[in-house]
Amino acid sequence: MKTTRLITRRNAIVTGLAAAGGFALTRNWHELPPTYGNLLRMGDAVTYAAHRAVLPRQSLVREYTRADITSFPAIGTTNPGKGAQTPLLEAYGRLQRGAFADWRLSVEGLVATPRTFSLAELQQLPSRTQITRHTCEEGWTAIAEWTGVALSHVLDAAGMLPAARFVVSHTYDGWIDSIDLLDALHPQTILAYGMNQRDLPIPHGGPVRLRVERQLGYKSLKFLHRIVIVDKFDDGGKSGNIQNGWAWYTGI
Ligand SMILES: Nc1nc2c(c(=O)[nH]1)N[C@H]1C(S)=C(S)[C@@H](COP(=O)(O)O)O[C@H]1N2
Ligand SMILES: [Mo]
Repeated sequence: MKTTRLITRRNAIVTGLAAAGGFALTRNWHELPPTYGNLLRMGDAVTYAAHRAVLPRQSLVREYTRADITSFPAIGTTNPGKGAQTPLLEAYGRLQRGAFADWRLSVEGLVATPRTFSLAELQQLPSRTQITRHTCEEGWTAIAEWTGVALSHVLDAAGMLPAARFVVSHTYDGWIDSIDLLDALHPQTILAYGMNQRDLPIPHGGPVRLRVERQLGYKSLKFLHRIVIVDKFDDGGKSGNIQNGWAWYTGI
């Protein structure tokens, strides 16, 4: 009989903690969270080190069934093209009026071939559909079905170079945030262009948003514009999300 061993994150954490047996938190020092030097962010450091040490690298978050799908509020920026106040938002408005036919995702930085992807090009890459729970830092959760392409396929297609360490995403409404390669290459980290079997609605980040399922909702950037692969920690500086007082690493 064939047995399939399903490793849940909860089991992984328990088993991993037991196995880690105390202080062997990180296998390599370079895996310390990039914010570790900041006193105010010591909490991130502990969570990051513990997660990275005890979770199997590719452990999946729970996936649900269609019966579990809930209503889903749209939060933060919900209509970037309306009353556009920056050149990027104006550009978004023009793209929206053209039904995103001219929308392109730029993939730059430490790649062999810096290039752009149209929506059609992303849709030609292998797709993944997942029904997952979104957890917002404000305290609500919601379940939806997301369809898109694994970020890893896109990074592959651009030829990510060995020096790559972080993936920094930029959005039309001016958000910048980054994830490390463990999250970037995780099979459930996708560039989503579909939600609940329809095109990703604009309020939810259309035409394309990130889904970083192992972290809180604010890491799942909407209205993607540009992805930059870098070799050093980059949290977006003054424009980065962590300026809100949010943790850079927010694994759940
Ligand atoms: N570009 C961009 N991405 C964003 C936001 C935003 O305002 N702009 N809000 C974040 C927050 S706090 C959450 S909870 C989710 C909300 O996604 P939703 O509107 O699909 O619910 O998107 C995240 N990504
Ligand atoms: Mo959020």
